[in-house]
Amino acid sequence: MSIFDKIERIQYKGPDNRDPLAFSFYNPEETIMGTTMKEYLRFAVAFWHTFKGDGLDMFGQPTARRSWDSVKDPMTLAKLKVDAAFEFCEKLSIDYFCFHDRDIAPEGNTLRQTNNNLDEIVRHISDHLKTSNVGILWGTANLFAHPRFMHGAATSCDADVYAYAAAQVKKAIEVTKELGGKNYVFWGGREGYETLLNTNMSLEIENLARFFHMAVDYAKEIGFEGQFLIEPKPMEPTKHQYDFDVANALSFLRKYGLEEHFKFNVEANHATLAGHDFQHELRFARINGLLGSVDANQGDLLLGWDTDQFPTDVYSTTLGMYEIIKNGGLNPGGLNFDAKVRRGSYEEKDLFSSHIAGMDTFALGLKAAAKLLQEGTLEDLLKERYRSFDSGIGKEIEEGRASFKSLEEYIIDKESPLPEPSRQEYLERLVNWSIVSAGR
Ligand code: XLS
Ligand code: NI
Ligand code: NI
Repeated sequence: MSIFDKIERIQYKGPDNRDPLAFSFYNPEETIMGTTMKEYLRFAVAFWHTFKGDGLDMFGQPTARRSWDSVKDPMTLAKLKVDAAFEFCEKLSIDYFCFHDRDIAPEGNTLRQTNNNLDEIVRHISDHLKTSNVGILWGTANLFAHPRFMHGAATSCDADVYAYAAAQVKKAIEVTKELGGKNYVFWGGREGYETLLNTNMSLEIENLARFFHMAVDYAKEIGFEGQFLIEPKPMEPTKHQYDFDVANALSFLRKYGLEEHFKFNVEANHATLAGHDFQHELRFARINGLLGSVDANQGDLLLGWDTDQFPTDVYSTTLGMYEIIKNGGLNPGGLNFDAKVRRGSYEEKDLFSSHIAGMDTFALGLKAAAKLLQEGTLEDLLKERYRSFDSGIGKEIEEGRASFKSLEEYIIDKESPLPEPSRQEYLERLVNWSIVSAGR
C-alpha cells in the first residue's frame, strides 16, 4: 500500500535537470574526495516538520493537504505516519529520520499510558526497520510543548516538572536505543528564562548540569552507545536560552565535567539567531573536536526568528561543507532537515520538492567545497598568511617559549611592522569560482 502514490522514486538527472522532482546534483554513489556523497551528507528527515507540520501559524489556520487528513483515531494516524515516513525516505533515497517522542505517538493521561502508546508505535517502527534500509539518525524528547513545561523542564522552578522531564528523557533514550538510533539530541526548548526578576539562574543552570549527568549515567547503565548531542539556540521560545551558542554551551560542559560525553548538533538558523553565520558555529565546534551533527535549514536574515526554511543558499552550504569535509564528515551524525515547507507550499508534492531542493543545495555545496580544497589556493593563502609563525620569533611564540621580556627585546629597535593585506575580495571570488565550476 502506498501513501504518496503519485510520486515515483526520485532520480538523479544531472546539472541540466529542471524537473522539481528530480536531483540535479545529488548522486548518492558519486565519489567526492574518496567518500560517497551519501556518506558525506547522511541526510535525515525531521519527523515533526514533515509528518506533523500542517501550515498553522500565529495568524492563520492549517493549509497543508495530506492524504492522512481524514484519519481521526490517534493511534491509527500515528502508524500511518510511520508508514509515510519510511515510504518518503525510500523514495528520496534518504537513509535516516529524526523524531521527538511526542511526534510519533500521542500522549495519554499519565506518563505510563503515554509510554504504552509510545511502545506500540516503536514496535511498528521496528517492524519497518526489519525490511528497510532507513534508520534513525537521532531521537529526542519534546520537553517544551505541554503546559507543564511552561517554565522549562530541567530548568523548571518546579521539582515535579523536573522529575517528569527526567522520566521522559529516560524513556526517550531507551526507545532511541531500541530503534538503533545513532545519536540522541538535547535541545533546550524552554531551558532559559523570560525575566531575571523571577529566575534563580545559578540553581537552574546547576540543575541542568545534574540532569545531563543523570542522562550520561543512565545511557551507560543501559548500554546506549549513541552520541549525545547538544543543539544550541540563543532564544525562542524563551527570551534567553542557556545553550546560547556553541562557545557558551562548551564552557557549560567544561565547567560541569560533561565535555567528553557530548558533541554539538549545529543548526544553521540557530547560528544566525545567535548573530553568527553557519560556518562560524561549525568551525568553533570543529576546532574543539565537537562537531557531531547538523540541523540543515536556513533562516531569513530579515526576520528575527527560527523560520526553519529548506536550505537553498549554495554559498552557505559550500562553506558549511568545507567545515564538514575538514571535520572528516559527520558520522555518526548527519544532516537533518529541520526545515518546513512554507505555508503556501501545501501539497504533498511540495514535501518532496523541498527536500530535493535542500539535498541538491548541500550536494552542490559539497562539490564546491571539494573543488575549493582540491584546487588548494585558499588553503595555500591561509598557510601563507600565518607563515611568520613557522620560524624565528613566531615559532618561539607558538611553542610557548616566548615571554613579554623576550618579545620586547626582539622588537624594541625594529621599524613598526606592516602585515600583509587580507585580499578578502579575491578569496570570495575563489568561493564563487568553485561554486560555478562544481555546477557544471
Ligand atoms: C527548535 C529545534 C528543534 C530541535 C529538536 O528550534 O531546532 O526542532 O532540533 O528538538
Ligand atoms: Ni533543530
Ligand atoms: Ni530550530
